[in-house]
Amino acid sequence: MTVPTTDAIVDSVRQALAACGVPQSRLQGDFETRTPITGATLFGVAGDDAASVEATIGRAAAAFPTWRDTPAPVRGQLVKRWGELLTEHKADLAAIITAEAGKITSEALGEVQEMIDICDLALGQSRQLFGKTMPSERPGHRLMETWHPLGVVGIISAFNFPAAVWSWNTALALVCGNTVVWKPSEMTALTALAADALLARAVTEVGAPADLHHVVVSDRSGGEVLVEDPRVALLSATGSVRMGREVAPKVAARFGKILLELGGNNAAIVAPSADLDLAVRGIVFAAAGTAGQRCTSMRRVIAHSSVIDELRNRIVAAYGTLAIGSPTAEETLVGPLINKASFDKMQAALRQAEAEGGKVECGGVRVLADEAADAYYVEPAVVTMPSQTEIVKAETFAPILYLIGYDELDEAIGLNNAVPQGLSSAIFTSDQGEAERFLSSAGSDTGIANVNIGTSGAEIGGAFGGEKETGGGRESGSDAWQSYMRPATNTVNYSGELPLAQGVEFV
Ligand code: UN1
Repeated sequence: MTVPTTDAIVDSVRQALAACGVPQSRLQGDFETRTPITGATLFGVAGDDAASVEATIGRAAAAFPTWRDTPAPVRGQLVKRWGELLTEHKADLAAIITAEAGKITSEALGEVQEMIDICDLALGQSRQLFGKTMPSERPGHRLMETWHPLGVVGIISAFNFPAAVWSWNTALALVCGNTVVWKPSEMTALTALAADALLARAVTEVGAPADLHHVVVSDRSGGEVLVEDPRVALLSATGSVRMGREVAPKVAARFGKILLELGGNNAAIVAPSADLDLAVRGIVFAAAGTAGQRCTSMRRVIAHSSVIDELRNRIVAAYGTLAIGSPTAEETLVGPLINKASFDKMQAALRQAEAEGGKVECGGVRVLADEAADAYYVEPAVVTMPSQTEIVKAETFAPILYLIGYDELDEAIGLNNAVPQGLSSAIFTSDQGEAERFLSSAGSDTGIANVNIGTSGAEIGGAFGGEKETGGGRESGSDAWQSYMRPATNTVNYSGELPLAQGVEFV
């Protein structure tokens, strides 16, 4: 397989950026962008510093009252137009995602589709910011709640979903009446500029306040400003547990709201009655797809002792057929790791797994090093482990799948839950009782729990997020919009009397 030249990637990215409407003035500067396809620098863009991030927050804060006072269904027209522009420029944005995050074309298009989907959801949501009305205990009184916008929402996002995760937050934050400042991963600044330019076009076309959305391009110092600034009412941060541990106490110290979407260490249980054809397909997509760089990627398979050998053989055979290489090539299923640090962590994890008694069944080796010396393509690995050792409990953001055996379902559920992370999980079974136990309160402890489907690739209609070290936040569908608003409880007295609650007597 051949890897395209960096010049070819630069050309296609420049074209796609222009098509999305990124102003030429942003495409020169000291902030370097890079592609994991060849590992080379693409070009510099204009970056932000702490002072410019602060000024940007100020502009977003100044735009808030106008947007807050715009009726929610009118705000919905903005995400409607944004969704149309995303549909029109789906291929352009996907090309930039492929170049910068290394995703294969199908997955990059899928990421943009997720953005279009959340715009649809947010448009409907703009007419459904429901508050409850409840019976008052007092005659002639009405008791109800209303939901209000928060102010400026700060978004910190990761390289692996460089646009979709931002759009989940932004589409909802905007229809809920907030303004937004976005600090994307420094590895995916171009995707962010393109995505922001499309939103900016929608803003202009519908006549919304120009300052209601901003992207800041910077290293972590830009994120630190968002974390510390009291004008940022809600900080929504996606990334590592380490990042979450740093950010959460700082936002809490200023009583800001926080929404965290941190690491995952997602498992599938494969029961004796599982349809193994389906299980293997589900496992291979979730574990090797996106080169194992989704927070929902499958990292553990907990297989019943009666099926583990056959399952292992079938997964290893399927891994042997996966085309690894440039994500721009049509046949490729596994693109590059994001960078060398990621490759080094994968190697260290494999060596630790071996030291803990594991056997590497396949993969783990670097490929295409001659064609692309600065890029890191790797064969996805399958490792049989004697038990759930320390390395299995850690999230390594790379395609390593650990295989562990079990005999009783309770033991399997125990293993599923015995890791610090709590994002996603799955069971493959044809036994309805087993499936229901897995989904019950006594079953999986993750925020997403599936039956006969892998751990990744969630639809936007459900709430997305997880428990424990994953951070507890919920984004995207269901009631996640409530995180972007503040509820107020209102008691209205139309009785002409003044009865006190709880029967209290006073004057
Ligand atoms: C992430 O990896 O941060 O469920 C998000 C999925 C995608 C989103 C992943 N819809 O795999």
